[in-house]
Amino acid sequence: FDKAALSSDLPLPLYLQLARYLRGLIASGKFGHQDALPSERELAERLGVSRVTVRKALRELLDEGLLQQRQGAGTFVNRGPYVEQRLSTLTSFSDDMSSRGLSAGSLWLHRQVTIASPEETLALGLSPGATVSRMQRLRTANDTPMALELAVVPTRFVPDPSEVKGSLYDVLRRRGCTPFRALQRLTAIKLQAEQAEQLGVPEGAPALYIERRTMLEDGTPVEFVRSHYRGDAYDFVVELNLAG
Ligand code: 16G
Repeated sequence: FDKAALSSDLPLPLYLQLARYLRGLIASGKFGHQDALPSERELAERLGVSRVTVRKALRELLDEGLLQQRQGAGTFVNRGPYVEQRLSTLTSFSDDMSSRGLSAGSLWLHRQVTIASPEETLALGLSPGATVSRMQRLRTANDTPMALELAVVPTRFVPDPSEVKGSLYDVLRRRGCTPFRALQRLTAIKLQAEQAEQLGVPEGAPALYIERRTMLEDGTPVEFVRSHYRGDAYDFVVELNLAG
């Protein structure tokens, strides 16, 4: 810890300076996921500030979900994996994670065959009354929740959702229905209580709501996916070219 990182000469209150400093230590990896933070008393001593200041700074980071308190055990970093996701290539969650050396997992929340909703019927270009496999999963990387995903696929591509054990795209590729092109929309949102709890972040934490409509090479829609990506776990990166 560096005492010089905090200064009472700055216009920012000390506890916010400390919160910013701790965020930096976590972002730079000096404190990793699940690392314990020193006690309030020790932090106060090592940083030359009052315990009240430390407590207020920790409260900020607890509210952001970057720290977690465990009864009797102390305060821990809740950083999780951090992923830079390219927006310009069509990849699956499993591929994205394994290419980063992370292990992709899924917690199944819901799977069934149903009649497509009007919105899904339109998105997938189906006839009214057509059936779809509806698959809702919590996607994890090294067991940390990253995204909530609801994938809807016409039953002609996935007749039975329990066929999907690991990667949905693997199942589709094996069938010769390779996802080829997708349209995606991203919207900034605040997570509601249930979604926040599933993702292991506080209610109201920021997330990206992503809608994806994926097509086969011949343009046939193959999936319609609505996902919530943790705002603190993802950076989305895209390459831009001069127009014209
Ligand atoms: C990604 C895709 C999702 C696709 C899933 C397949 C986004 C927004 N979503 O999460 O559309 O269904 O990958 O992953 O990128 P899987 O093959 O690992 O099941």
